[in-house]
Amino acid sequence: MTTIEPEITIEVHLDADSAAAMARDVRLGLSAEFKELAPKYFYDDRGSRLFEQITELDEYYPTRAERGILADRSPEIVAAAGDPATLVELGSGSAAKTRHLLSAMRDAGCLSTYVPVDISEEITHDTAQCLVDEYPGLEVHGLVCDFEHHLERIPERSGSRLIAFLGGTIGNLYPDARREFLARISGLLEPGDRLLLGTDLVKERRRLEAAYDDAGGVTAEFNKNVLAVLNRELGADFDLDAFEHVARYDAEAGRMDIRLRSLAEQRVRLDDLDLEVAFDAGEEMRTEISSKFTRDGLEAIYAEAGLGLAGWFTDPAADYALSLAQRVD
Ligand code: AVJ
Repeated sequence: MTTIEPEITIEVHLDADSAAAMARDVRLGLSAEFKELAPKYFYDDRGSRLFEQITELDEYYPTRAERGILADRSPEIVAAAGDPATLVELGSGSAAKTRHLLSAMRDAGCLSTYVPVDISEEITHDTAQCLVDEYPGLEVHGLVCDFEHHLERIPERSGSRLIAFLGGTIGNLYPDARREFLARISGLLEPGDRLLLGTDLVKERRRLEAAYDDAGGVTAEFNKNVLAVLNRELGADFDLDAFEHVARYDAEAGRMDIRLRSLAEQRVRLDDLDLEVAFDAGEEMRTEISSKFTRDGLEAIYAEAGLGLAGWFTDPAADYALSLAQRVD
């Protein structure tokens, strides 16, 4: 039977013109003296599959570490979050790790509503369907949108909320964008609400660089895939073999700096932008930053956004942290 379940509602707020936004973004990034592309363009179907493969690599510890923390400590996290009625998850995807939190909320007797926020309508639908089957009585209010821009669409509050932003994705934001993003989250939090944030932690260079430059070359393929995305979406003619993957830890900035290095002097055309771009031999173009945090650093970042640390949960090796934050007024 294919009826719409009464406990599921899904709202779609996608930008009418994401293609125009991408064109604008890429033109700007490739016209700058230091070329740069935004990491959100990695994730077409192939890129999303490659990222899934990355999460299973021996060298890439963050996903495993985060899953371990959620598997071991969700009851504690839920209690420290004040037994929230609603779990809002930014970038929910298939909600693989979320089930630990939902189960802990159910077991604590507080679970009422799950609000997945994701850019894929299909995945949000499928996830909602699976979850109402797995958690009898659960209401799912999905939002299909780019959460960097439509945070304020999150529905009205009924009971306290836990807003989860997992996976370490906040590491992709530069300090300015991060400050703005956290300030907007802070603005959504009411007394009793909490933010649950996943962050990778500072550690020795060797392990960080290995995590972003695996021996099997999956991350290199993932990185170069952004060029295939531009070829398809913008009529570009990047030769993927004419670039190599570069992943360096910038200890001063506290972040992985991920780039593509042009192996030769070359010109690339982007037909849809009517743009030609020149690369010098050895020139590097940034495709992603992935910031690494410390507890003190994160406390300072929270403070700037009017937030205070309300819980700190790491894996046994302290490679990765889930932190709880609340508004301090
Ligand atoms: C999805 C942004 C958390 O920064 O570790 C993994 C992306 N890039 N390997 C990260 C990524 C290369 C990942 N995030």
